[in-house]
Amino acid sequence: MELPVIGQEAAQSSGGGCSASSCGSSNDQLSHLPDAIRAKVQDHPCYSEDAHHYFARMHVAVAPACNIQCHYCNRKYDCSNESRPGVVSELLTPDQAVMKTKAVAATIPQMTVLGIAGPGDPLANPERTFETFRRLSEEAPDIKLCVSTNGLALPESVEELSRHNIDHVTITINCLDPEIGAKIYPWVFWKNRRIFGVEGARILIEQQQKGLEMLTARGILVKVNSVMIPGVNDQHLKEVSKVVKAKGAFLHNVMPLIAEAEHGTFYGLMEQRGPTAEELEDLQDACSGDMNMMRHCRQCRADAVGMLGEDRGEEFSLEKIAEMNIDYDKAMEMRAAVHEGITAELNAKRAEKAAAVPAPEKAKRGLRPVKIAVATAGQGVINQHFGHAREFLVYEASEDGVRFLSHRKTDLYCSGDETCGDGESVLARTIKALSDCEMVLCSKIGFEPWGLLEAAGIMPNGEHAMEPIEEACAAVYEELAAAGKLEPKGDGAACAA
Ligand code: CLF
Ligand code: SF4
Repeated sequence: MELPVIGQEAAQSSGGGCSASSCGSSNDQLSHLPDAIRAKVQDHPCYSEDAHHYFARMHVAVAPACNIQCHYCNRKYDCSNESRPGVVSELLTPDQAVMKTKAVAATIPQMTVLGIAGPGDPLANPERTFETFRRLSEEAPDIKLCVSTNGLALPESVEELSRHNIDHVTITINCLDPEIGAKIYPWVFWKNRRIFGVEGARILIEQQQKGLEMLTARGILVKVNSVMIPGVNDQHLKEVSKVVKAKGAFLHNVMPLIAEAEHGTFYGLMEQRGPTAEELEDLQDACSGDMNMMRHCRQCRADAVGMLGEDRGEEFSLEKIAEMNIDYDKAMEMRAAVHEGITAELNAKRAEKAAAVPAPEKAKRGLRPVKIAVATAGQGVINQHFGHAREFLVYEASEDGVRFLSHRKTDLYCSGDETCGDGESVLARTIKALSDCEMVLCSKIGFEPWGLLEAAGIMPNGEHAMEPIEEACAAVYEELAAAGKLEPKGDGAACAA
């Protein structure tokens, strides 16, 4: 059924290329960095929050084996240290991986990073992983290489990683205390033996810490991923954040545990719950005093292709790639021009931000912060129909400014408001996912979702279509303040939830 729409006309973007529209990048995490580091992260969609609105990444699933067991993994699916559990990737040989990478690079020129993140542990499959990296560094030198590991085999791999010019390594570190580790890892496979419990966890933790120190000593950027497991390591992760920062890690990505019985994992079957969105945000805030936090992770699959949050993998099946005729030298020229255009736009925005004269300090009005959900298809602007959104970005507007908090995944409402397995409609689930937000900004929205959102205390707003996200959030915050709707917290202020 065609839905009636409310709000301004807005072009839908597939996330491809860079529009000439004004783009609002979120807080510029890069301005304080030395030039050499900035050059390494400014076009990496995971290491730079504002870059993820413009640049894409891809993974090749070349690494099937794993050398440890995590309680949130059952090995039928991708490695959950970097991936959403419950999905399976098509395994590739290094040769197929190189072909696929070139095909994606030629088709999606804003793809800047090739990562290996599973489906097992890349460093437990050194031949396949390093053969892929070696070939790509020779044949597609314009692509940054990235790897994600549980860390057990990291120290012995550091030399080889530096040889392949790999500037970005992610280590999943869930704990520093082997007693906690034993509740997450039942065993590790070490020196041809399976080692169980606390002793196995101790070995894993020592290897992770040693690998982290060796990488940072070589100037390789390290991101640490941690899976937040309520009641197991949630309190402990603040300590993890402090320690890894002290050892030179660049970024900390605390991800929520996803444990469902149907995935057949130990935690899923034991009904270990994952954190709520609010618990996750609170922990990220608690860690952020000590560390650069990543908040835009999408827990991608081991064969993900496209912008973060988007999966174009089906366009690049082996069958489809075989039909493509790729001239990679030509593709590199085109990619260089596209990257130059995006980088110029991004740099202009970063410079504009750095040069902006700070607004005179306003006397604090004692207003409460507001969470605002945003539908965007990329480029940092509000350019997506409510019904076309597969995810919403959540921002907090307050008297201190606007900051990005998290994203919320939803199903595609516009494909038909079908009932999910649990009897709940897709729209009802979306509204539940946004229940702590007071407003949703999108380019358009139909009457039915408008009414239901409003009834749930979430005000839809289509008046800021094609505006930069942060500017639009600041504007609606001021509108709410002017309307007297932001009385201080604790005074019985209505919270949409
Ligand atoms: Fe892939 Fe990971 Fe490299 Fe990114 S993903 S290997 S650092 S290129 Fe990124 Fe995906 Fe989160 Fe990973 S959003 S799951 S953090
Ligand atoms: Fe599974 Fe990854 Fe853990 Fe290995 S490291 S057990 S593949 S989640």
